[in-house]
Formats: sequence, C-alpha cells, structure tokens
Amino acid sequence: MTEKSALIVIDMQNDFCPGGALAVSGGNDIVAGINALMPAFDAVILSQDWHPAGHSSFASSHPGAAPMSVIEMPYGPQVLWPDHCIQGSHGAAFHPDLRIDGDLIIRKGFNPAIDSYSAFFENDHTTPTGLEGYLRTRGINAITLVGLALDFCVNYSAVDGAQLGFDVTVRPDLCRAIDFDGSRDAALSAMKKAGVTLA
Ligand code: VGL
Ligand code: ZN
Repeated sequence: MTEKSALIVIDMQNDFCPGGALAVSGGNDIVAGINALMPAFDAVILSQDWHPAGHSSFASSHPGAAPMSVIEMPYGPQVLWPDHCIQGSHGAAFHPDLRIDGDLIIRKGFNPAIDSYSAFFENDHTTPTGLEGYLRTRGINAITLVGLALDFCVNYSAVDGAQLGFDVTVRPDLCRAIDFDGSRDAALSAMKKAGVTLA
C-alpha cells in the first residue's frame, strides 16, 4: 500500500508558549521548524485546545483546588490546569508565526465536563473527535506529530493513533514538554510501548 501521510500539529497556541497561561518552556522555538516541515506531507492538520470558560479541567472550577493538583473525575484522574485556551481568547489563538493554511483545524476540549488531551478521543477514551474518520476517508495511513505538549496532548494523540492502526511518528525535536512530575519520561516510554516511532 502506498503511504499517504499527514502532519498533525498539536496545540501550537499562545497559551502554551512563553507568556501564555500554561506556558511550555521553549514552545515558541519549534514554530519555524514545524512550518518548514509542512510541504513534505499530503495533508496538514492543526489541533486547537478550545475550552469554554469554567471548564472542568480548570483548577478555578474546583473551589480550594490548586493548579497542577490531580482529582478523580468519572473518567479517571485529571490534572487541574490554570485557565487556558478559552474559546475566542488571544491565548487560544495559534502562535502568530505558525502557518495556518493547512487542510483541517480540529478543535477539542469543548465539552465542559470532559477534558480532551488526544486529538482522536476525549479523556473518557471513547468519545471521538472525528479526526479518525477524516484521516480514513482521505486515505491517510501515516501521521507525524509535532507541537505541544509532548507529554500530554502529543503523547495521548500518538498512542491513540497507534492503537487505531495508523503508522505514527513523533518528532521530539519539534515538540516541547510540560515535564510535570516525570511526565516527559513517562510519555516517551508510553509512546515507545505503543509502537510509536520517535524520530
Ligand atoms: C494540553 C494540558 C491541558 C496540551 C492541553 O496541549 O498538551 N495540556 N490542555
Ligand atoms: Zn487544555
């Protein structure tokens, strides 16, 4: 079978870059490299973290809870984040230097009661975002992931993609990690175990 490949650019948004509400160190350093990679793919897809105000993943929605603490949600443990990527805000907008002339923008995290790290499924691991159907109906079987954050949204998207049967590559050089409580190393192991190529 001939490979048809998509570049999936994860959450390259102002809030995940230095100066943003959930800044990932060095997040802005990867924009030029990501732009330069785009022409090599049959399709370019951008994901956009897109939360309503008062989202259940925000510490501010849980009285007394500190940002970066973990609570138990009906779908499992959930890190409580600072308010970030609120729909329509400057923080939710893409980094101003990112090329956004790709084929598809897939938004996630808009359900007030469920977070969505993965670009394929919400954090209940069952509610699809529609990305799988888009890729399959376009005949795309290989995906390369870059962006933010390596240990959360890139990791969950890569593992889900591999479990769905896509040929998944992650470019850690074009990702940056939050690295909270060993999450970067844990994510690299989880991706390897799932059969993701770390190139
Ligand atoms: C992300 C935490 C919360 C990410 C999104 O893009 O990795 N992390 N929302
Ligand atoms: Zn989020």
